[in-house]
Amino acid sequence: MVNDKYWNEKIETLPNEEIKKHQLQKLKEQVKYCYANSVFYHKKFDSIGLKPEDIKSLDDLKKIPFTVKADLKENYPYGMVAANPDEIVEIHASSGTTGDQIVGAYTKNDMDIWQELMARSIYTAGGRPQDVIQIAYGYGLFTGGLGFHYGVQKLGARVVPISGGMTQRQIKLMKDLDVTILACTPSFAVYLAETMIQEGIVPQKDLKLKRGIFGAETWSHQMRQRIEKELGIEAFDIYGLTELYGPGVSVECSEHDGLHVWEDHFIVETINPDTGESLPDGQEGELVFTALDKTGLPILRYRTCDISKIIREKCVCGRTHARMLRVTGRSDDMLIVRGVNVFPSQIEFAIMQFPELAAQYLIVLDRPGALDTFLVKVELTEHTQKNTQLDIKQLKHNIQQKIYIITGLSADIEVVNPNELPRTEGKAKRVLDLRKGKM
Ligand code: DLL
Repeated sequence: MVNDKYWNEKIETLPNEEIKKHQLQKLKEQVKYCYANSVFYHKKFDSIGLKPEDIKSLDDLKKIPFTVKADLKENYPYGMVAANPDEIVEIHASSGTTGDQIVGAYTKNDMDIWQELMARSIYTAGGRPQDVIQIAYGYGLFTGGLGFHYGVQKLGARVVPISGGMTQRQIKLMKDLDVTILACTPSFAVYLAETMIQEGIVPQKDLKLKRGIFGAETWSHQMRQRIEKELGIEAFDIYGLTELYGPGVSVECSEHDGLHVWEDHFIVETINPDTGESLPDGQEGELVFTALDKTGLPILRYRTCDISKIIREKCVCGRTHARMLRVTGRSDDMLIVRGVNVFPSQIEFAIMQFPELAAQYLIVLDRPGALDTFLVKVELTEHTQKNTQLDIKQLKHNIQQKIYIITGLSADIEVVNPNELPRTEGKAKRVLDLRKGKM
């Protein structure tokens, strides 16, 4: 560690030209590695007559065809592995947001890189060796629990590896063990905060919690404000996916002005999700990543379906790596309701404007006849429920108006009692689409 601001100052503040030079050298090596060792990439390159030597500049990256989730599904479980089978030391898997299983296969070298990326990410979010870090991401095949675990160990902080669920116990341990950092999905953080309120725990007074490192699902700015207020902490966004090790691809620093993408290990691009055409920095589109030194299951130009934009100005914190703005949704979670495109994040944005409501919501779509029905279920907070003056009819009307302004659609609103909507300990489920098969 060079100083108290960075995990690795030399790398994190590398001038842009130097980063590019480093990326190009690694890209050339990685392309050669893929062509020589991956049956999948060898075939892909041959099918368009591309040779590793054709990659001479970073711009030449565009010559490489995209890799998509369907490739991983079709080649499940080991079809895209490039290393020798006995070099694979760990397997993770994700059922993804869209169903079928995909696996990540890691060599010892991959594990070392991932651990380094996670230690760097936790450090960037303010984690220090003196911290006590409670990991409430699920352990096991999901990369959240163990990814954080490896990072905390490398950082030298104290790890509380509780995994997901066990809400009451989470809170007790946070209190008993003087936990200073909570790592979990944002929706689980909201659930923990709600449970604390019900149990009369005042985090600001009863806990030592200072920070939270949240990711694995989209969450709005309003949801962040709510978590920060209710838990009395500073919240940091962390991003990653199984296809690229897991968490630790990018993370926020204390400026909270985008997530630093670790460009010494990844090249990030944005494309138009409909046409696949490259977009300039600053324009919103689908993120595409190339992992520069992954050997177990190498991946080039991976289409994530995640929608964001890239900015490249140096951050006030001094880091020079590109930043991605918070993910606003997935190109594949866009809902088409009565012909109008709607993202769950837009509904979340609307709901978070109402302090009367809890952060939980559920969008229910159906098609009983020719037309889609669009129901948004929202939940009162405990506090609001006790308010005898509350005019539910007016509240429903106001929510409906807000959703209409944002989406152009008129939704039915159902207001339910506190804790009625299902909670998950992992990634939140926000949509129940009953139209399938009725299209
Ligand atoms: O969710 C890895 C992870 C674990 C990231 C813990 C952060 C914290 P997968 O299960 O493969 O991996 O899911 C990857 O989750 O393509 C995004 O759609 C979504 N996602 C991950 N982080 C964020 C985030 C892990 N910070 C998929 N904001 C990705 C929004 C996120 N979406």
